Amino acid sequence: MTLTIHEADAHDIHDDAVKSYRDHGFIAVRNILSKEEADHFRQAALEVADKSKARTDSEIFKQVVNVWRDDEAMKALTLHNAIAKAAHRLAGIPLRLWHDQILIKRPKDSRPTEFHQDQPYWPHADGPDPISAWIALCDVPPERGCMSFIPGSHRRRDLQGQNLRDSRSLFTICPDLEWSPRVTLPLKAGDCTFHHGRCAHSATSNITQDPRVAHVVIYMPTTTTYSGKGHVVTDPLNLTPGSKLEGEMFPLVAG
Ligand SMILES: O=C(O)CCC(=O)C(=O)O
Repeated sequence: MTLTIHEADAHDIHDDAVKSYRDHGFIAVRNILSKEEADHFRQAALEVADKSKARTDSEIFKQVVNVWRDDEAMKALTLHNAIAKAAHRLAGIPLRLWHDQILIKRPKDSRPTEFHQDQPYWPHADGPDPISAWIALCDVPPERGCMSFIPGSHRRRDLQGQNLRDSRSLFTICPDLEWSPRVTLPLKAGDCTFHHGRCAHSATSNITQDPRVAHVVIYMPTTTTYSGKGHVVTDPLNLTPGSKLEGEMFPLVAG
């Protein structure tokens, strides 16, 4: 089998790149932010993560969800037009913001994020093609917590939720995927990857001297309805299962 993985330039996403994203479930888009923007947003992300009361800390990463609600600097990144435009071009459908998150892997001693699909974690019904932008706010070589993807795994709609702390979880649930090729995509600051909400992915541990700072913006199709499952974003909202995820918590971003 020949696996051709395309990359895209942020300002000119060709049809080949769109096809590659839809076939494989992920793609790297270079220079979606300038180096200056990446530096600016890295400082903002580190400050927000430092002071946030809503932060969760684990041996895998420090995570702060929905920072765009409270921080103007990070809001500018979450609602960044170039990122939303690229997501819309790749997904090909109108999109709303589902949520954002800062993910920081501590220097030297963080654990890997094990292979998992995202969508089973979410309370989404009727939203077939969510897409996440994973934006590198520092250089992310394989030694600093860089992402790997399993091409084509986004077609597996049938898998129960996987545990991103357990290196055997995905492969116990779906033994076939253990023997699929994996594609590792080191990123420079300002580059990003887009991945489909069911494309299985992982991130290495950070064994470098510097934190790995990433910001993730997750978009969902405008058709997405609430399934009733518990989730940190929807739990406080008292939504009725079956209702559309819309309104000011889930702004329309593209399309
Ligand atoms: O950055 C990481 O360690 C994992 C990111 C991830 O799982 C995601 O963006 O869905």
